Amino acid sequence: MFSKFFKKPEGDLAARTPPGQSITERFPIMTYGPTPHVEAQNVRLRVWGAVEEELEITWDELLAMPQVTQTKDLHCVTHWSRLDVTHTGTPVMEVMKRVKLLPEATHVMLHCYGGYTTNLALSDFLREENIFAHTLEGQPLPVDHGGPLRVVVPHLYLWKSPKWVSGMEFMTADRLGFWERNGYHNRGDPWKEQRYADD
Ligand SMILES: Nc1nc2c(c(=O)[nH]1)N[C@H]1C(S)=C(S)[C@@H](COP(=O)(O)O)O[C@H]1N2
Ligand SMILES: [Mo]
Repeated sequence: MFSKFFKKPEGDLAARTPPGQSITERFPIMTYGPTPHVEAQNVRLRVWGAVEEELEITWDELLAMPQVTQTKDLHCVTHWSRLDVTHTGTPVMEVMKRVKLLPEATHVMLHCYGGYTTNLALSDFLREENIFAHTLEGQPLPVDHGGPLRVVVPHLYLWKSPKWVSGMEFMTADRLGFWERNGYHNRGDPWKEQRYADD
């Protein structure tokens, strides 16, 4: 598992690296199926399900909201972590100012161009540090890393950070997303090593 690219964490880095992870200085690309290509201007964020009214938020509307730039450590379930990744984007909490949730909403299914999905409890989704990212290290988010728009949920394994995001479906009960249906853990906390459904 350790090689030129994957280092065993030591010292301060070890404290930032969850159990079973090694640090990579590369940024591997992990995509299931073909990569969808969507022009930024055509990106829409649809909002439906357990909401008072359905919405379609445009690219320009997303960019007109308050923006943040933040540096986080990312942890992939395939045992690599990449430290200090800087994304810029619109905080989920800013987008949610537009959304009127029904009181019975408990979970969200994030949908993507191309059909990928991932589910989150609202307690994991409605957090300050979760963002709709459009910029990586000061450059437009590369398509392989989810450009034009991906969600970054830094406290969970990276499959919970959907690339090419296209919608938020609010739900009144939990339902499994793509990897969650295929044997991965429903929550995916890297510090608890929640990799597989029965962990
Ligand atoms: N739409 C979509 N989002 C996705 C995936 C995918 O296949 N499709 N893969 C997930 C997985 S398993 C990982 S590890 C990360 C990888 O992100 P990266 O390619 O930017 O490293 O994206 C996640 N988001
Ligand atoms: Mo992954």
